Amino acid sequence: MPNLARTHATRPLERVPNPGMLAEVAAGLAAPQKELSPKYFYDQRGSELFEAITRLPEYYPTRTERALLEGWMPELMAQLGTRTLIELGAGNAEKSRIILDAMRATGLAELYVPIDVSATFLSQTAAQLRREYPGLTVEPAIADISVELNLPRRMPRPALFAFLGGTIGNFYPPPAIRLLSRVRAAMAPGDRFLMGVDLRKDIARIEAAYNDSQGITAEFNRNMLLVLNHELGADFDPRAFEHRAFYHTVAHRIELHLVSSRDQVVEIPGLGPVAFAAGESIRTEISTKYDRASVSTLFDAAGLRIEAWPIDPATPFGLVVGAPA
Ligand code: SAH
Ligand code: AVI
Repeated sequence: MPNLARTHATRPLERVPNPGMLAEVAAGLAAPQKELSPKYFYDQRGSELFEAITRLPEYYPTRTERALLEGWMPELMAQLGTRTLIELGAGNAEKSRIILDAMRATGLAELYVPIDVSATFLSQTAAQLRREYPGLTVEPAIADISVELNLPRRMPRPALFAFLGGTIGNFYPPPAIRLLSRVRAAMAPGDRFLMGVDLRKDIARIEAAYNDSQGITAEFNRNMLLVLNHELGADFDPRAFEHRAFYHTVAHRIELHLVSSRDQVVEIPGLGPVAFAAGESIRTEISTKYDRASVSTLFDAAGLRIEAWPIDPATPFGLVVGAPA
């Protein structure tokens, strides 16, 4: 696992440059429930920690989604004749290879556009894929998908827009609808949208997935404070914040918090001192769990319709194939 204690001042930025970050952080820390966007987890170390999470025994989404993709992609890609894969929040693109393999089997794979906020990690992913898929054009796009998709001007159609891992659940409903509407607006007739969604299930199982016994999720959570230190010159002491993850039964979501273990004041240049009382928390992530009706509501609002709904009922976790409504 990467080492927590390392210097930050001399490292180059590893994420998409974000001139609005200070204002966004200021607004989040001024709210009654302090809150920061989960996009701030992902510098190089955050991306590596997420990769470690996907291999944890408790973290069921990745392996369940992988099995669903293996079962469904060969037939779907043959049926759609997809020539371009655009992937939102691609990360290490491990599962994307299942889609790319199915596209390659049809002889039509031309372009892969992985989009991510984690710039260094994304360029490593792209370089690796170019080696693995000679003949495929890989055009990574660094973008904050809550703002824009930053797509190439020319994309061979039909295209498949993919948003895997259940990452849609990390967005509150209004931004989730805006994001899906942005995808819908970029779709041409014949294009499809493929989204992974974590489904409602036994609460103990969900809570275990976000409170792993090796403490990797806790390190991932605390990494956000290191990102703030590095990018804003803040002086958070990550050891003074505890990881907490619990299920919110009314909103159907797990919430990640960082809880201040003592009264403390953190200095953020340009923002000034921010006080934390002992026990006070910053909400760093929500991860919403869906059912078919709640996905339908999001899709309806974004101008999409559910075309297919393959799920693993045992876990449960689902893939949604969407088309323009
Ligand atoms: N799709 C991969 C990775 C999921 S982790 C999988 O299923 O395993 C979430 C990914 O989305 C990370 O790579 C993270 O850097 C990226 N991400 C999170 N918020 C983002 C945002 N606002 N804009 C762009 N990428 C984002
Ligand atoms: C990226 N996203 C779908 C993960 C999730 O499960 O919501 C992020 C994560 N947070 C803690 N563990 C994993």
